[in-house]
Order: sequence, then C-alpha cells, then structure tokens
Amino acid sequence: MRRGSILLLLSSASIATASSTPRGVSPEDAKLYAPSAEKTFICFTNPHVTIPYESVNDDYCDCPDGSDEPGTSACSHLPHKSLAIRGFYCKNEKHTPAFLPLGRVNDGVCDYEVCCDGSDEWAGVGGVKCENRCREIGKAARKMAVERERLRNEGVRKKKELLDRAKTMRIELEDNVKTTRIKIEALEEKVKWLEVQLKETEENERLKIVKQPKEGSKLGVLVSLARERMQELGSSLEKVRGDRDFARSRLGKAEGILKALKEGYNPNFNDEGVKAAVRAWEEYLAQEGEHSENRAEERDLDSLLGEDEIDWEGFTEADTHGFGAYLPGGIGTWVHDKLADFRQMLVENGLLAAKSDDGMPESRALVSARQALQAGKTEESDTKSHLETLLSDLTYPYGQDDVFRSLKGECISSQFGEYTYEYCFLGTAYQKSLKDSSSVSLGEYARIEVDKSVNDASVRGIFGSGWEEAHDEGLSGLSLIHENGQQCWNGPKRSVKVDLYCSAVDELRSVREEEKCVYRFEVGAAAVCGRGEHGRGEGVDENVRDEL
Ligand code: MAN
Repeated sequence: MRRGSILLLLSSASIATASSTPRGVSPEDAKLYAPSAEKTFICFTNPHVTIPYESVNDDYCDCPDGSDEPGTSACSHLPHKSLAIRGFYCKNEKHTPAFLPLGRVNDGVCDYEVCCDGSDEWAGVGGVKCENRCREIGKAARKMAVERERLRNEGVRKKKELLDRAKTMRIELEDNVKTTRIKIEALEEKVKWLEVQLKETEENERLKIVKQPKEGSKLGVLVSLARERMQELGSSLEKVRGDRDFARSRLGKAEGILKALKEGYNPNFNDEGVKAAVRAWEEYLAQEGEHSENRAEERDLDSLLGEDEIDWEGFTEADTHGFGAYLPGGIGTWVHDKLADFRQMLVENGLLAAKSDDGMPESRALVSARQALQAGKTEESDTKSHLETLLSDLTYPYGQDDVFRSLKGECISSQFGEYTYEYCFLGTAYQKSLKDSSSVSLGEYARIEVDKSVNDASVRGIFGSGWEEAHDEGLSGLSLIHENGQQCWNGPKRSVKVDLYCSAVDELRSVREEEKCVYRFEVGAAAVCGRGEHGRGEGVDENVRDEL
C-alpha cells in the first residue's frame, strides 16, 4: 500500500544517495555501504547475494538480512534475529543520534521520541511532514540529563556513605571474629580444667563415702544434729522421770494419809466430813487400785537414759539409712521421721543435694563442679555457633566492596494494583493484599547477578527491551535474586529478580509478574550509583552541558 504510493520518490531517493552514504545508515556503518568497483552491493551476512548498487533503499527487500534497506521499511517483516542492521539511523543533530525500528520508517507517524529530526518520515506518507524538533527536545533532554546527573551525584555521595559504613562494619566484624576465636580458645581450656575439677571432686566424694564423715561435712552435720537431738531427748526424758517420781512420792504420801484415816477413824462419831473422805478413798481404791511400780518400764527407761550406746563416730552415709534400727521402739521411728524432715528442709533450702540415682545424695561441691562444667560447655558451644554466624556474615554476598552490607534489613514499599509490595534489601520481598492484609513471601535473598550487556547498551533504540527505556534512569545491570518464596498453587515457589538503578533515594519503582509467581522489581538504590560494577558510570557529557 505505502510501497506503491512512494515508489516514484524512492527511485529518485536511491539515485540521489548512491554516491553518498545511503539514507538510514550511521556514519560508523557508512564504509560498509561504499559501492564496489562494479557498482554492486553485497548483502552483509549473505555474501552470495549481490545486487546492483541502485537497489539499495529501493523499497524492495533483496537481502535476507535486510542490509540493502537501511532507509525504508521494506525489510521490516524480517525477524529481529535475522537483521544485520540496527535500524534506521536518525542523525538528530543538536540531540542524540538513535536507531528507529525499520517498521516505523515512513509509517505516517512522526516518531519524535527516537527521531527528533523527523527524518524517519522522509517520504511524507499521507502528507505527513515532520519538522525537526531536535533543538527543543534536545534542550529539554539535556536539562533532564543535568538533573539526572545531580541526582546521580547525590546517589554517588550516598553510596560513598554506604561504603564507609560497610567498611566500618566489616572491620568491627573482623575484630569480633578475632575476639571470639580467642574467647573460644580460653573456653576450651576452661572446659578442660573444669573436667579435671569434676573428676577430682568425684574422686574426693568417693573417698569421703568410705571414710567417716568429717566434722563440717553434710553427713557429719547431720549426724551431730541427730546426736544433739538425742541428747536433748534424753535430758527431757530424765526431767520427766524426775517430775514423775516427785509426783509419785507426793501421791504415795497422800494415799498413806487417806489409808491411815480409813484405818484410824471412829465410825461412832457422826462426822460427815470424815465419813465422806473415807467413802471417796474406798471408791478410788476400787477404780485405780493401789499404786505399784512397773519394773519392766523402769528398766527400759534406765537403759534409755543410761550410757549412749550409739556409735555416732562410726556412722557412714550408708549407715544412716538404718539409723532408726539403733533406737528403741517408737523413739527410733520418731527420730527417723525427724531426720527425714530435716534432710528435706536442707534439700529444699539448697543446703543439701538431692539424692542421686542410686539414692545417695550428691555433695554440694560435686553438684557445683558438674554445673560449672555444663555451663562451660554450653558457653563454648554457644560461642562457636556465634563464630559460625560471624564467619558466614563475612562471606555473605554483599556485593562489591560490601556495598549492600549496611543496607541489609532496610525496607521500602509501593502499591501496585491490588497489592502493596514490600522489599527488604538482602532480606525478603513481600506481596501484601490490600483486600485482606494477607502477606505472601516472594522470596529470600540468594545472590547478586550482573548483566554486563546493560552497561554496553550505549545507544538507545531497538536493542533496549523498551521497558527500562520508559524510565528516567536506566538499569545498572545489577540484580538481586530472591528465591524460595511461598509455593504458588500449581506453579513454582515464588521468586523475584530485583533490577537496580541508581537513585539518591531508595524506592520501588515498578513490579511485574513476568510469568505466574515469577516477579520482577525495579528498585532504585544509591548502592549502584557511580562507576564500577554497581554503577552504569553514566554522566552528562561536558559538551552537552556547555550547550545548555
Ligand atoms: C496470588 C498472587 C498472584 C499469583 C497468584 C497465583 O493471587 O500471589 O501474584 O499470580 O496468587 O495463584
């Protein structure tokens, strides 16, 4: 359609450009279009196809790689990968040269965003006339470029701060590693020493058990307390027996008086008081009988209060279990119960160790030696795992010069569609529903990826994906990969590739779900500003600045 209408123009155009660089060819590619001595043109990647030089830009696609039609749309139907040329070259004087996709040449639309000079519509299809707007567009672009540079410089300044902070953090971390290593060595020694201490204490305890309890030892204290208690009991019993004997002798005297009264009174005297006393004496005798001493009881008491027959000094820990057996009847049980209560009280107050598995109590020294060793071992293993954490932090992928170290854990968020997306640097990315506030992990930080080709794309145009070109600041080529997010129903675990661009302020600029549960974020961060692996190294050309 268009082809027919512009055929006439084309024939004159191709002739007109035959001696110079053909239309749509960049100065650097011009030599490729120099006519041969035979006035022929050889297709770039198909040298077996040779055409007359006049056929270049004749609006007919002769070469399978499109190289014969750099200034028309005749070869625009060819797949991108077959094309040997970058597109239609727009000179864009007073602005930046660019390549326009061939399909947009002479399509009746002025593509000012690429060809500000309007050269893409040279055939005037449909009467379209594209005036050259490069002066104004270039000026605006340069103004923007200066502003961008200002922001980049601000970003570079912030990046320097990040690097300085990261450096300090690393030094602190390395110091911490050193100190922790020294601490571990000391703890290993301490644990060895505590092991020896425990062994020695165990040995001492073993020897103590076979020896008599020493004065001051727990068993010794216990035995001496029992002995004292026994002595107290003996004294009390002695006193009670004395009181009893005294009361008994008074009772004997009183009984003697009443007996004499009964035997000696004159019943012929009608003395009611005497008669009542004699009657009461007779009733008393009928009920109680006359007092007589129980010899067997007396013997028991004598033996109880006699010489201490217990071999207190000979008591061992084991012997105390049969302690009650040494004591007579109820007293043995009573003493045993009291001793049990007493031991319980000592245990409850932390003065005596609870009994060990074999029923033997553990000494305080043994318990504390064992506890000290346990505490030492725990501290040693805690410190070792702390060292592991520090070492893995030292080798963590924080990027060149550790630039992301100080950013770790910092979060930014933006709302897109029905979600708020939150991104935590070197941490987790989240998708939070605005409807029900549910939060889904899109992945944990795994590694950094560098795409060198992004830095090489110096000329805007058909080689850009078109996506990042829509933004003011180009991508740095550095991406943070996040994996192992929440499982997607009927799909993979969620993951995000975070493409970074230079920005003085950390920001989440865009979010796309490229395929089900595979996300792509664009994040601005000062960490990728400036030159080097993490920065595109762009800046405004000095000449451009002069033109403003
Ligand atoms: C949720 C969101 C979407 C995702 C689907 C997959 O709705 O996480 O981004 O595509 O789950 O089922």
